[in-house]
Amino acid sequence: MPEMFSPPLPFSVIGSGMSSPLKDKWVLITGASSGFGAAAAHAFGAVGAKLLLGARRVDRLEQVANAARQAGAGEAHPHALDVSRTASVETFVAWAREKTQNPKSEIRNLHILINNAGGALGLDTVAEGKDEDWEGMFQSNALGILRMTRAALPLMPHDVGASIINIGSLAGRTAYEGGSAYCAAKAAELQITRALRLELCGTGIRVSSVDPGLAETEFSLVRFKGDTERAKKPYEGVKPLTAEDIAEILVWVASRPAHVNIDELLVKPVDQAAIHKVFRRSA
Ligand code: NDP
Ligand code: 8X3
Repeated sequence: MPEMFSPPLPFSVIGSGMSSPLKDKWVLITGASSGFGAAAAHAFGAVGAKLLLGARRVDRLEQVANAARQAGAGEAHPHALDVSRTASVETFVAWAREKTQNPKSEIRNLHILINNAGGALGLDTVAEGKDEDWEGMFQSNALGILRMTRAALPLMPHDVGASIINIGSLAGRTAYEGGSAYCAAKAAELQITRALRLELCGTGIRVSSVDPGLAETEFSLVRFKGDTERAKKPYEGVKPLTAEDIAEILVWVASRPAHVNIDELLVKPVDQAAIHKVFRRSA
């Protein structure tokens, strides 16, 4: 008698919290105080995961943790984190170790690491660029991933479907004017992800890059340093991606069967056919 074919669960079932492989698994999310990270906290909470949330704005993190608990998170804990500082990363990961590990056991319990913290600073040409913006972008988007991953890897179990998911960008694949340092930092993210996947081959730890195009979060407000009028411009007449779109993808990537690695996932709004080809409806 042939073995019965059992179709995979559709995402709606996985996302219901009833039978998610992520239930009671520890998920560490950097940059969880807004945008993709905050939405991811909610989405992983909704499938019953346990959350460790880091960012610099702890007041915002506390609100995100409360909302995630209400959504169904088994636990949700906020802690200050600046991924651009090695000491901060090490303090954060020591705290994460205490939360996830029984002191009497060496069992590694951190199943998912989402390196999401980052963003753009300014839209200056190279000729006009500022050192502090360039340094800030490389610190958070590229070096932050290296630091967090180095520190968190000893907490991650082998051969049970643990995942490291890095947030890249369409900008890491295609350059645009004024984006030199941001595009370069996100291109670094992609190469860090690829090198890490080679290094971890044989451990069973999956390594993915999720690379969104235009998405409406606080990204643009941060890029334009609080200038709300300028921050609105990229989204005018367009239907951009939302933070929830990305959060749903992150849960999907993390909940594939343990032998499946989603290497690179590029996602754009339908209105953005390419970095420079954006359809805008007139008002
Ligand atoms: P938001 O500005 O809404 O979120 C950025 C998050 O990163 C915040 O929680 C912020 O928290 C955190 N963060 C920034 N710097 C640091 C740091 N040094 N240490 C710790 N946390 C930090 O933007 P998004 O949600 O859009 O951005 C999330 C990621 O997605 C970024 O890596 C961004 O580059 C990327 N991305 C965004 C796209 C978009 O169009 N929105 C498209 C493609 C990729 P806090 O300030 O409290 O520290
Ligand atoms: C953000 C996407 O195109 O604004 O990473 O740089 S873009």
